[in-house]
Amino acid sequence: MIRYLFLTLALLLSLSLLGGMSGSAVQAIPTVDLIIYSDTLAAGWQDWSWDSTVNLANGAPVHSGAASVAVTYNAAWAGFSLRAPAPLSGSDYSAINFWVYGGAGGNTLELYTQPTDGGAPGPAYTFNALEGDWTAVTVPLTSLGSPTAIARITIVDATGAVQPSFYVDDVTLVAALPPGDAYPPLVVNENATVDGFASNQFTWSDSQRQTRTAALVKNDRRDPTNHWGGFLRQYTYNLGTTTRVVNGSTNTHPGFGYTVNHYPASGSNAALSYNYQGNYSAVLRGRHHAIHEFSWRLNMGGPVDATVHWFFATGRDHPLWAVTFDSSPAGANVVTADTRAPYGDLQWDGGVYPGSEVAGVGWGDRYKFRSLHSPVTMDSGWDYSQPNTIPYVIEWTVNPDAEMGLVQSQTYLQHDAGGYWFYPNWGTTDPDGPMPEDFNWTYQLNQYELPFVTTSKRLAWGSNFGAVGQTAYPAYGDDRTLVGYPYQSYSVFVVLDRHSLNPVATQVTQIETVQNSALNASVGTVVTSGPAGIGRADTILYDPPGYDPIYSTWNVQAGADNQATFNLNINQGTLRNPIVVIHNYTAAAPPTILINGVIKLADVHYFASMDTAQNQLWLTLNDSFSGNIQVHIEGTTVLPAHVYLPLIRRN
Ligand SMILES: [Ca+2]
Ligand SMILES: [Ca+2]
Repeated sequence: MIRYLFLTLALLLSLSLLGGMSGSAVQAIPTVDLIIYSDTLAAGWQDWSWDSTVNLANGAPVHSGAASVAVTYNAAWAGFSLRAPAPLSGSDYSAINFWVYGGAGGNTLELYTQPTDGGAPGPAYTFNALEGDWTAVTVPLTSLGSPTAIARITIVDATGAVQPSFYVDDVTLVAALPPGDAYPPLVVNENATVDGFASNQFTWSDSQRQTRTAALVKNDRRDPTNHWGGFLRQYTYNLGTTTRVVNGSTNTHPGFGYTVNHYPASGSNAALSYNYQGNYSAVLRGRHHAIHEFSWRLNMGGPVDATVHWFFATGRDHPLWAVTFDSSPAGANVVTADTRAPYGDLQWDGGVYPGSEVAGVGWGDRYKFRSLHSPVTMDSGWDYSQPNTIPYVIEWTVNPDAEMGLVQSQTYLQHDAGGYWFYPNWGTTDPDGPMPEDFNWTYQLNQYELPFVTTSKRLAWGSNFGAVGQTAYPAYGDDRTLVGYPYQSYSVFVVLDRHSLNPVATQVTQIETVQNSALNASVGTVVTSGPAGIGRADTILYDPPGYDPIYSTWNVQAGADNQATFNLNINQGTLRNPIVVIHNYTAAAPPTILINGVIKLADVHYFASMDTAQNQLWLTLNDSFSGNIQVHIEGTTVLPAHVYLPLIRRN
């Protein structure tokens, strides 16, 4: 199967990186790849090997075409060396790609370049050739000391002993991309002071390679508003020529993302996490993915533990907020609480409190509710006529052009959301208003301020009472009974962007697309179940298989040799920058990645993070995908690069 795949890939390889750049986030390549060897050496290149028997027209095995290079080292420290007709400029290229087939027991090899025929070798890149299998090796020039000139490319014995014959095919120098095409790593300032708040500040590149930042206030100490932090204080994103800076609104509601639970069923009391001292921790700090945890012991008429994760990823516009309420400390049916978490108040129009008037509000449960008059007042008309599957809330201004919302990572059937008694109005409209009574909006938005001001930016999630603490509580619509004890877990995207870009509707469509996609693996296996929520030992079946709603990721278990081949079949729409988590990935370095047979470049076509503690590899695939895509993960056993100082015989 693997061999067949690679043969197929080989046919595509000569087109690789020329025709594969269809994604709107990726610019065209200005220079072309240089194929050094496919079945013969490219014009002017010479074999300058030493202590080796080299057959440049070896008939079997071949990776592509009719021939490969067979290399037999006849002495320790022997070298297979290819000499360019004239030194090449290192800045024209980004990586060296080739395929290698190991002999009995495999081969341990090192690759380096030299700037002149007899020049000092750059740092060596160590790799293993697997016995009896073609594997792809991509060596970024940054791993070779970013050579300014390349006169020779050499693969040497790294063991000090004679090795079995090995084979090399399809040696290519990959053209450099424009400097602006590489996405910088995600950065976390673990001890930032932002707008006066002690914070962990996350800086990442979104799907447009624009910088976004989020400052999460530490929750183990008093903050400047005399609360205990644990919320998003400041969020920034790019508007083209300027940056929108969004800050918390007031000292009473100083940010977004704290938990609010009303209790008991009368709703007369409320527990707010910013009134509780808690703890925070770094769950994941990868090159391109980060998860930050807040935790509290709350009191809702009984003790309830709340755990919140914020998930940030390069290539993903919107952070994801995940929660588990664990009411087992209180015991079953002691607590009767709703959840309005995440909750908060940001000046998401980029203004200074009280800011601009809110032009519209809306939400999705089984239908889409939308106000019809700007600014929104309690007298506004509304439309609740369009069916919906992915729960969300939305609020926007037109001047300035701004929007904030939340979008669940699942359908309402997979996890219910919203509450109270307005559902008899599903499918109806009331063009001349008024809006529903304030207590009866499906989610809390700005309705409790609307009798007084039209500028409130309040926004929250929602559920019926009993969602936290009760072994049985009613779904919104009162036609299903749900379980709110011992756990209540769900995840929502926190969406901030320009209203004209329809970011909430776009995120809703993305989750609809997820629901219409299917994951299959031919090497490795699809992960079909996982934790039912953060911090939970019980599991759920993933729906669709492989899709984890906690972080909105696709999950695959690697097969032998840290390899995986899987297909993501997107049956409807376009999936933007999906994130895949490879489990049981034990290689010491990120893999080579091929999408539809084309070798992809790290930090450009995908963004990888190693989680060595969990043996997980997190990957954002940086493109817009539709139809059936095939992804191949070729784990390497690369050792850390070091400076190699061999004795070299110069021809
Ligand atoms: Ca060949
Ligand atoms: Ca009316």
